[in-house]
Amino acid sequence: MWPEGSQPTVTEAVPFVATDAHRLHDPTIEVAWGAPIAMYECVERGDRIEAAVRSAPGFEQRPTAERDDAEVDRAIDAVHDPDLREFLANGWSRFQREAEPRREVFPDVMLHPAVLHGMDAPRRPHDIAGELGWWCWETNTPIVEGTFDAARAAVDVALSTIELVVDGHRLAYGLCRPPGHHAPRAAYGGYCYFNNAAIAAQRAVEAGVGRVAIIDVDYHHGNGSQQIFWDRDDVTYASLHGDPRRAYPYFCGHRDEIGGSQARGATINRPLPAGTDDAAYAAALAEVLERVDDRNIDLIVVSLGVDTTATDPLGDFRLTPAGLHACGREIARLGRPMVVLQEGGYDLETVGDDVVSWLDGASGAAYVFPDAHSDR
Ligand code: SP5
Ligand code: ZN
Repeated sequence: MWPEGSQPTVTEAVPFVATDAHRLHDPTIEVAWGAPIAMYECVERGDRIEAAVRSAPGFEQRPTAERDDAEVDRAIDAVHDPDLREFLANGWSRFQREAEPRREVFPDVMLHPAVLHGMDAPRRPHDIAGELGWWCWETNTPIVEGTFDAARAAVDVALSTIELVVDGHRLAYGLCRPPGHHAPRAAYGGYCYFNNAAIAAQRAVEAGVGRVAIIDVDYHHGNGSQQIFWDRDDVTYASLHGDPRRAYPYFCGHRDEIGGSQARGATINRPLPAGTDDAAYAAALAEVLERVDDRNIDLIVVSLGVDTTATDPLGDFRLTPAGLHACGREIARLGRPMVVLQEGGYDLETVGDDVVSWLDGASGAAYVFPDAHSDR
């Protein structure tokens, strides 16, 4: 363990895990404000991030563990409803057969709580259209033919990355795509199907590492991770994000959400205003990290979204790549082993360099002004 407050430069190459299988999840459209628009969470994001990390000095690519599907399924079922996994495995082909042929499959009904308010518990429908509305909570998150295989491969990436750290690396990066933090126990949405970070955190707990913290620095609140660990005192969930009064996912992430009765204080939320810059972000992060440190954490899982930058099309913060570097550095200064898993970040021109800037901060490497930002 590093002495508190010091951060030795990681001299070994930082191991990172990625897989071509992410390309199987290749939606072209999402439904936003009732219209089909180009999918932000696209294959090119993953390819750009991988290319940037591969070509940056100080990283070394590791293969996924190639574990069998049954083992990945068991890890998924440790945090998700097994019926969600089953639905995602078959939903696309069922829709082709039972509804009509569609490249991207979306729900057109959803289970709004007010529909059944005060009445008997809802019952899961049999019809594919009803099932879509049972499992999906919004319309930005299509299922395509390869979604399930890609989402399961992203879980494999998360598991392989956590294993590197459990086996003794101080820092490892997993390029999970599709991302995961918007997926709660029994639903998908927010470009997320399986909650990679939650699955990794649960695996770490099961490996006996002790107390885990998920630190979520994506622009959006990780409603899925918060829901999964709401009543768990052994897994802290801490997030900085756009205030849900104006920002997706709108229904959670308020500051007074602090965890269930079994785990008061194990959920830490810092909603932030539009225009949040490097200095304001650093101040909020310092406060969050102090609270996390008080909880005697043994291992950190970072949900890394770089949709906090000035040019991101989905966020309204104004972080610079230097601010991302500082964010990685400050979290590393807690002196805990750290698993970094990819969530969002949608400016294709800068997303790769932004991830590298953040990871350089975490590894103790010097800040390098990235090429992609030079004319922006
Ligand atoms: C993992 C992650 O970052 N998920 C974020 C999902 C946000 N989806 C919201 C898409 C809304 C698009 N609205 C159009 C705004 C154009 N500026
Ligand atoms: Zn995001």
